[in-house]
Amino acid sequence: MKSNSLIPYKGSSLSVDEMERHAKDFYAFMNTRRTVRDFSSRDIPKDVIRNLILAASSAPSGAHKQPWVFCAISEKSIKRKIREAAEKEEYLNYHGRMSEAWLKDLEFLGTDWNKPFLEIAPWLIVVFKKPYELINGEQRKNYYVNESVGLACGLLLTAIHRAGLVALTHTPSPMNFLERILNRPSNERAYLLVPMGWPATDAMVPDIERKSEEDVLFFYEDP
Ligand code: IYR
Repeated sequence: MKSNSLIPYKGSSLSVDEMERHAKDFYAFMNTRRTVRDFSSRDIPKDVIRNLILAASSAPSGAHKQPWVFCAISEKSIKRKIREAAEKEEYLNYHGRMSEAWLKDLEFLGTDWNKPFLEIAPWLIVVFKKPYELINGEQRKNYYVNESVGLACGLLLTAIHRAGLVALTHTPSPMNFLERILNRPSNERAYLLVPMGWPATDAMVPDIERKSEEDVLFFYEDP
């Protein structure tokens, strides 16, 4: 990888009409994304998983360091190990490590320490961040690592949604057990665990709404 030379940008350009339609349609499409906890165990072709992850890996990153790796797991014995380890941590979270206020804030989700989806979902995607690269045993620092990996995760969720599939951004904490179970090198830290797949036929989601435009969007324009 290099680049001290610049090449012409090759993007598609749309008419203003098309632009307006795309922006509106894409918002409408993205607004149908829901976090789903009830998965079908129905399989998904490996090639689909590859392309979803390659789309995620197209994210921008600090100094183009691309400080991420994605582990895609369908092996049942590994999923079981991950479930056991996650439930051990979550049990402690729900029984003392999380504050009363936090537990109250989660009530509407109906979550608890049980994580059956970690074995039911056909694929678990574990995203790791790399605070530094290990090059011939030397540490080379990466930049804006959390921002970069967060962006890649956003693209991953978008790609999953575009493929008609569903995902859960699961946050077992602490989640260093993933580094051990997946035998990752010493410069990788687990960042996000994303069970994904088809929704169960009877999948339910919380009855909640998104914030309004007035709450999230502020324009600063010349008159
Ligand atoms: N990590 C716990 C608790 C939890 C935290 C948040 I923030 C959520 O949005 C949902 C759950 C768990 O996964 O159960």
